[in-house]
Amino acid sequence: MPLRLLKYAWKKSEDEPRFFPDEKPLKKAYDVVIIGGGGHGMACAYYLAKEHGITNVAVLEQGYIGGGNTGRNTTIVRSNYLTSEGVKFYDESLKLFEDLSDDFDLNIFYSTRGHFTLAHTDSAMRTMRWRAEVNKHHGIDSEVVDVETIQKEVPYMDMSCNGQHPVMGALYHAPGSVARHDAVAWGYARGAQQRGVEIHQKTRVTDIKTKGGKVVGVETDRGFVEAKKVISMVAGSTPRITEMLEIETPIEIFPLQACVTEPVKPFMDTIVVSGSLHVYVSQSSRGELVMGASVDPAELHSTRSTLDFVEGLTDQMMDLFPFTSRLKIMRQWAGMSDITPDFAPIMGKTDVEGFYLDAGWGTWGFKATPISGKTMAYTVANDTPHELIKPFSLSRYTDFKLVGEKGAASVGH
Ligand code: PYC
Repeated sequence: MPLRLLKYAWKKSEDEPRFFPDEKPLKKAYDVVIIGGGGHGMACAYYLAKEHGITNVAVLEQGYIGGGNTGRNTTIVRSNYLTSEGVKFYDESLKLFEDLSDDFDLNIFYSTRGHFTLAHTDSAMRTMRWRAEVNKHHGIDSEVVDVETIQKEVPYMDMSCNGQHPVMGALYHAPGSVARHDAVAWGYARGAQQRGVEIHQKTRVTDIKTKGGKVVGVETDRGFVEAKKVISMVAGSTPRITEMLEIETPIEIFPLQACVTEPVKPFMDTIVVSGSLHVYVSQSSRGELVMGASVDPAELHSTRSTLDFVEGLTDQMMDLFPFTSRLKIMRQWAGMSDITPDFAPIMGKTDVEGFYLDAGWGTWGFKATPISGKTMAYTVANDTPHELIKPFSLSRYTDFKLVGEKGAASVGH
């Protein structure tokens, strides 16, 4: 046996540093309770502590860290939106993403790939031009490219789409990236904990208590905790939380499914999206194709996955990449998308004093993780909405100031 191994075997055992320390019992009172231990909740806790010195914070998560939409999306990060409000917001998010590995001292495998949104019709081409113009106006690297350019980047793609819906061009967004999604939640969670925030997994909020129109605490399945401020960051569970305060939102919940194939040799560096075919695909560093489609056709609060979805998606995928007919699907899953009528999020204060909302992410929650955490932390710390999220207030639905973001959807909804 090599001497080095023997030395190690004889050594006194050392405590292994754990990524997350053991959880403590719930305290009686917190300054801030965050409902939801996904990326957004953890990011908000992190920035509350790091940028505002607010550390008497508990994040309450009914399942486990990043077990909701954070761990169920297809990891795409981009800022090529249609509205100025969306572009500015997501561009700040993308900039934060670029530095997260350094900030966390944890590799989130942020990988800039370039992002094609294919157009198969004249009207899709028109929308791509529109998006390119808005993007460029805000200094975002987006341009409309022709079929030859796409084919050069993605040589295995059938540009005729089986002769049925030929690709006419695409919006190309060079900064489009992918990242390891659960590592983003873990990095924020560890950073928040190191600064004094408590994270309580398997702790379900069952009610929110108010007195004189003001939040005073939350009831949980582990008892009551007092809180001066409560933030809901629960995506697909938003209606369950807002009902507790009789807050009406226009959010509807639809399952959004995704899947991965067995790994194949690297053949495609870029992310490819086709709104008309309702598919998006990227190749992971392990070689798997990570794929998704539009949301399920009917409203449903469920994370069950279906054969229908895989059949529909693979059918469309074979039009784009004929060789995928030989690939096996290895895993599939679903998340719950919280969709608003104007496809923009709902963020900020509510009519209940001390209660804040971060919701309405549709299929776009992952890429907003850093900026939603940062702007919500600012909003809560100062009790005034951050400039970037002012357009996303809940009151826009009663003031008729919608933010029409549907044209930037990666796939049709
Ligand atoms: O907005 O890029 C996107 C996206 C990809 C998958 C779902 N949404």
